[in-house]
Amino acid sequence: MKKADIGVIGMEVMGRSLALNMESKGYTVAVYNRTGEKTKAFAEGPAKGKNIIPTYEIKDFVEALESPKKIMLMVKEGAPVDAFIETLLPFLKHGDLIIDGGNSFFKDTIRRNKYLSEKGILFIGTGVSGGEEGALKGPAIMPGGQKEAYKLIEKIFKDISAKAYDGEPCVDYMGPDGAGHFVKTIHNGIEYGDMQLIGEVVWFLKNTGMRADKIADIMARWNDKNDILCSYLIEITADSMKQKHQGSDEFLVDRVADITRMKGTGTWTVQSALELLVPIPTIAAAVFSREMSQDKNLRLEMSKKISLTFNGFANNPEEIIDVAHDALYIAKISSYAQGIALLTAASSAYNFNLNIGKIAKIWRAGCIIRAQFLDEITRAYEANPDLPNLLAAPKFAAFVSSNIGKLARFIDMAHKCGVPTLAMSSAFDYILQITSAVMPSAQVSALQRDYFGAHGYFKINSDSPELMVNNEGKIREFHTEWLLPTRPEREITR
Ligand code: NBP
Repeated sequence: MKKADIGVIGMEVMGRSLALNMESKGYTVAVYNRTGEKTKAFAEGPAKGKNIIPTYEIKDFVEALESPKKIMLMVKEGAPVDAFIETLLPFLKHGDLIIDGGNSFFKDTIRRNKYLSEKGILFIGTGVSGGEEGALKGPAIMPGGQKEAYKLIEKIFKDISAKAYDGEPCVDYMGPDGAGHFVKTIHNGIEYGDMQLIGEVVWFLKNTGMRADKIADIMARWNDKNDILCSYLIEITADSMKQKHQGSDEFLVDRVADITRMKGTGTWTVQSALELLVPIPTIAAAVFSREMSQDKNLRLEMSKKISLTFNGFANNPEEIIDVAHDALYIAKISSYAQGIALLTAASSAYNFNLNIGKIAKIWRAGCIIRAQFLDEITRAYEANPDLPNLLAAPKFAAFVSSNIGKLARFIDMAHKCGVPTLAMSSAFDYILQITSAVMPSAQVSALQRDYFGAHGYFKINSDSPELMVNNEGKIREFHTEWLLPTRPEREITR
């Protein structure tokens, strides 16, 4: 019997769909699952008559593979990945390749890459985005690991990946060890931000009195291919909001509970941001909002204890829709700017050597945040790979400077009818902060820290907001002796 080109372990929705996708591109695929019944159901169901080899023992699975053996794990992240690595090791030889395609924590991937390298086994940690449909028809793939490992899998990945409108496959080598899983994590963080921003805009429109089907029509308009907001998430919002509740005239969205659960990647994005000292308030707001959404009982109780009163605003539907559209676009730019800032910081902290333009390019199709907008990001970074922040790209800077008032107006209107906008507000404030030559409150708190803890402070020039430096260009630091009656100021040298 012909040996398999690749093996897939994990016969849940992602593993099954990827195996079928690979087979449809002409590859023979061996499959295995811890619980054999799932392999059997797959073999006798969707895989029947196809070049898919079901196996029920790890030894048989590995023996079914062509050398060098390529094994893709599509199992739950964490302990199951380590368990499978240990089970596979006795059957593998120098130069064989294990690929972890689950949503693993990037630091686990760095650890596994090192561990397996020492044993002569190649390892790729890759993000696979697009859910079940993407895995089946073409996902965006973000692989990280040794370059020679990527070479072994490059053709298969290119064949099975989504293709952008210009025909380019949505896969590229991201960088060493944990780079692929880190990029996937930040992709998901940005996805959280997008979903929260859209949710807040929809909820605001609903609170101005619009029905779900009217909002669905607005979303469908915003998904026109010439609209700056055109994206998969806007498309599925339009589609799902039209859905009626089973056997009734109500819309499903009006009956779905306001609880959004989550797995690990949003939290990991925020943890990384905290570790790398990169502010990502909008993505953090999206994670915090999901946490608040899960506290349903507390919110029910609090809503009975405190009743807030709002006066509303003059309701002009055309103006509201225009303001909401441009506000959402600006907030989206702000949120992506934050995610990209985190990618850039991680790139130098972990030596990932990430190429932001290339990442935006592979996110154009297949993945959840796919949008035409990503083309603009690619162009911005191709024109200037050293952009200090996405907001500095000339096209985005121009749009944001002329329309920032609409985001302010959106937040104002939303608050006037009692709609919380944690993500939209933080997107607005991020833009205000990053464009402030002098940040409000920071000077006061710098002084407070020196007052209570003698922590020192820097100074700005009397005639400009630039930092005061000495003749060698070194930033000067000062301390005031607050407890002495004359409060003398002295320069600190460290
Ligand atoms: P799940 O994340 O639900 O994982 C199910 C698989 O993990 C099954 O094969 C199961 O085997 C195996 N498994 C578990 Br659970 N515990 C195990 C253990 N202790 N030892 C060995 N195997 C174990 O499947 P999925 O939704 O297909 O996702 C697969 C990976 O892809 C995950 O990392 C997920 O985060 C990632 N991902 C999912 C999506 C999506 O939309 N679902 C999208 C992108 C990435 P069993 O059948 O014997 O229990």
